[in-house]
Amino acid sequence: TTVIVENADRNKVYRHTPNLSMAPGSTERLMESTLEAAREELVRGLGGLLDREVRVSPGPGSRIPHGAVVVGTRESSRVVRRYVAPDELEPVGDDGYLIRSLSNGTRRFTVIAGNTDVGALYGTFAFLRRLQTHKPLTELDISEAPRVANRHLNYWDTERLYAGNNESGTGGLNGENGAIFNFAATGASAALNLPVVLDRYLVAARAMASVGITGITINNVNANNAYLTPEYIAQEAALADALRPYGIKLALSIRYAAPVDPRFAPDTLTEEQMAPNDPAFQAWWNRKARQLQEAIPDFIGFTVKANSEGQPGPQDFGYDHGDGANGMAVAVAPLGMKIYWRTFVYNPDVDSDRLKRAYLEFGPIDDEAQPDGTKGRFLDNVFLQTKNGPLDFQAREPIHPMFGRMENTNQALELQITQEYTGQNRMLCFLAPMWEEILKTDTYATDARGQLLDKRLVGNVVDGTAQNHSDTAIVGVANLGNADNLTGHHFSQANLYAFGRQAWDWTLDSADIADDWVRMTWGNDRNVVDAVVVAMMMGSWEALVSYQTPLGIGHQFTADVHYGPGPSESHLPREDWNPTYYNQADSVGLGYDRSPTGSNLTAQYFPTLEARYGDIDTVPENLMMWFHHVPWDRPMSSGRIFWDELVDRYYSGVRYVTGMRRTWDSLEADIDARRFSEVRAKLALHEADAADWRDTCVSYWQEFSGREIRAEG
Ligand code: GCW
Repeated sequence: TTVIVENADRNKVYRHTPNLSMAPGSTERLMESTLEAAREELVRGLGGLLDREVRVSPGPGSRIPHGAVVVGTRESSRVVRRYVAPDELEPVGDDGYLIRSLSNGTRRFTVIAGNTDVGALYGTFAFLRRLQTHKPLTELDISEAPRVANRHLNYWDTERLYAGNNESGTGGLNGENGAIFNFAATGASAALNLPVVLDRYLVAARAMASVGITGITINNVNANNAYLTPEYIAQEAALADALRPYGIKLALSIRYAAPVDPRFAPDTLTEEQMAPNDPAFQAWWNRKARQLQEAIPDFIGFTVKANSEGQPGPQDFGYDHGDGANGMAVAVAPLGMKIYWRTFVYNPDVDSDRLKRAYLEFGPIDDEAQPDGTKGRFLDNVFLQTKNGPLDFQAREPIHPMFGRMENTNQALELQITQEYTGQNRMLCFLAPMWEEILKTDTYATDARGQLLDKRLVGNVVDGTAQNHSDTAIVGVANLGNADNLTGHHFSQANLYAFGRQAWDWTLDSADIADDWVRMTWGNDRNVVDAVVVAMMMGSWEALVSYQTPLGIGHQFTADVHYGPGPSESHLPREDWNPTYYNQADSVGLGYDRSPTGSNLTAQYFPTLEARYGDIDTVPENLMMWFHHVPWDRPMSSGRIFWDELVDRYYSGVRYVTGMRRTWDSLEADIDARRFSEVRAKLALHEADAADWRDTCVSYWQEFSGREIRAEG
């Protein structure tokens, strides 16, 4: 096998940080260009998978060797120019690729081509994936393009890390105990701060690039202004330089009130200048964005959590979310940057039902008639970044009513890869089936005349095909950390992997994604693949839903940690943080009435869903308690009464975990000893903690139902 990447050096990346270097003892290497990264992946990948030496050739010379793999663009490569026509490449866009099996006489070879170097890199990873998952490698004629343009991670570096730090639900300080990137820390680890690059940054970059991630917001949305200081910006530039060859760009979370922070003196604003339409406000953000762009030429823009959970926002200064987002958007638009404005707001003054609050604030701004006759006040370089459901990343939620409702605004879907509420790094929970369920949910969105849209699944809303949005984004809250395997639990890697694949193509089947991941992670042995995919991963999410929050009961977690059960907790300072607010347990039944007889959240959905969810006889049972206070004796589709069904779910969920543990035990001979025992240890904790959820919840509900527990253990 010969790998040919022509003229890789002509495509050198722009490197800004002069003293960028790898940490002592590193095994990774900084890349000079995207095509060099592609070549490196092929050499490693082909060499490792085929177990034979791979030759690298700068160009084909007079003849392309038999078995060669040629990578490039029409610009970089004579071979690509010769074998791939412009009109064949055009449809795959900036990030897509073609993979072709070609021949010249008796010599056969493969060409991987993109319009851009990054497209060629993505094609390279796709080719390696085929090899690694034992898919055919001959007679290829593949043409792939992503459905969503901006495929981002958000990394909450200081927020109670849920992954990657080896311990569940703790940590949160920089560097030492969990975060993946080392910034400006003092103390022992300071010598390993950026611009020193640690192996794990590049391992993460390669992992992200292998599934097509295009950007990462590197800090917590509860943002620290330090990230906007020159000292940090220099370090961020170093990180950006290291990640750039992999097609990954940087963004920052910012604090809306940063301009009044004295640390930026003398460049600070007064409270009066904080009106978002004040030229001083816009000039301040423009200056900050310019500083960032000087250091990081391809800087994406800002992620903003405003007027949410104590974060400052435009409402503190008498303005709404539209004014605030637009004030920042105007400031950064000349630099080609974007604002990702989060919609995770739940101001209790807006409505007594937390789940209704976001749409009540954002909907009218999207609807507002504009002086030029158009509708919708948000500017074009604003994305409203909205969680999949109206509460907060619970294991199963109904879709957020805003999907389909914000037709005049660019909308980004925010999913949580890190398992904050889905077992953190202790429980094995494969999230792709949940994301598939969300992305393939029918919104029943209608047009202005009340006609159903042709394309109206959540995925169509997100990829722009439902309502003709030209800019599209999907964001995953990342589960990266400083553990050797980046995610803490070996199986949590599957979630990062699946997120990338589904962000690229939301129509994929999650079982196929699991199959690919298992082959690449644990091996191609049919026995292993079937056991891990079918008996473990594919049912793991539904099992977790069953033993934590079955039949649509919301948030039942103990305060802060968000790991164990706390159904009786009612002591938190905000009513809507308490499990009792969500379960509404009483002698009649369980669940929160959001139907027309209750809070009427259902009215925020399009008519078909409004009717379906609003009626206890038609609501899907797995969402029932999100919308109804369900009587203990209500007959369910199984023939059991609600109480018995509820209890049964808790028990069956735990039984599935026991089954996963046994399945894993049966694979001991097929899996390397270290990873086998690490996963085994996690599964033992998982089983015990799942049983704790079952027992705590069932016995608490029994205090209200007064009925017998009829279930097998
Ligand atoms: O899921 C909740 C988390 C908070 C988080 C918040 C948000 C970063 O418990 O830790 O804050 O959502 O999404 O802003």
